[in-house]
Amino acid sequence: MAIERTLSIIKPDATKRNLTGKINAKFEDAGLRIIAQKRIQLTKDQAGEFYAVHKERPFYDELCEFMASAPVVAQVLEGEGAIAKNREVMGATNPADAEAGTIRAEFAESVGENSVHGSDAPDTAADEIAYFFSGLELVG
Ligand code: DAT
Ligand code: MG
Repeated sequence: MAIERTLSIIKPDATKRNLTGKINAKFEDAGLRIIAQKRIQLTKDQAGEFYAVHKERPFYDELCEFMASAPVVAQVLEGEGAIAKNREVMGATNPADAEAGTIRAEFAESVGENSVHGSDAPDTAADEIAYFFSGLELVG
């Protein structure tokens, strides 16, 4: 398995509840290295651009409103098989289906307000990292 990089976002429900440190500990305990990180306030339009792949879904508007409702922490995680490993640490999209010990099982409030985003494949990871960070900001 190769060393990969993936884009992670700690979402508004989690930043509002001061959970950034607890979530980062889950990543680091799983062997993922945080090689870039910044706290930002997205506009609804920026959230919509980031989640454009979901624009036909019934929850799109609600998702964009939510992502712009408070600051998020965008970060790049690096490690062996980082994309799949991050998805494993996050748990299933719906916290009701997430395995015990995962971030979403422990912290997510609902399927919509589920504490974290993680890229799902190498091509989306590259695009999503570039959406938030310049190459100079990635310090591996
Ligand atoms: P994931 O975030 O696990 O990659 P996804 O890409 O299918 O899941 O969806 C993106 C986000 O959209 C998800 O984290 C929360 C929201 N979402 C997905 N399904 C939803 C639903 N049925 N109702 C409300 N929000 C939903
Ligand atoms: Mg997704």
